[in-house]
Amino acid sequence: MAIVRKILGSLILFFNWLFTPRGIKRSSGAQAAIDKQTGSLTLYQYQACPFCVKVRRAMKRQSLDIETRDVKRSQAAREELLTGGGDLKVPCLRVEDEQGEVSWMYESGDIIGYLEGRFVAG
Ligand SMILES: N[C@@H](CCC(=O)N[C@@H](CS)C(=O)NCC(=O)O)C(=O)O
Repeated sequence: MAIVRKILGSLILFFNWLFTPRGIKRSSGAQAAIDKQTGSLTLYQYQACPFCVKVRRAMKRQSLDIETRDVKRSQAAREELLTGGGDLKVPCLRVEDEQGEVSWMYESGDIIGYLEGRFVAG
């Protein structure tokens, strides 16, 4: 079973690499304003998780520079996710607002909806 997961994971990463979306281009001022906002977001994830790939592709399409923390490679990241979010499930987006309030968002569809609602110009 581990070998099947490994092969599937490699295929996901290969096709993700092959069909990497282009990021949108913004003026440097607009991108800097977005970068400032995305500085308070962190995506807990791991490389070959298909739901994480889906979120990372949405980030790439929108040129969102969001820090990622790999819960498979980092024990500290795993503990942060479990303590903060309450569930060792990925992807999970940690959102810190201007008042320093932190919330944890699970579900790839909800995360993508949140990012598109917040950052895609209407
Ligand atoms: N419906 C979720 C599925 C997420 C999911 O199943 N993630 C897997 C990794 S690919 C996971 O974290 N599994 C651990 C668990 O469910 O406890 C989404 O779209 O984000």
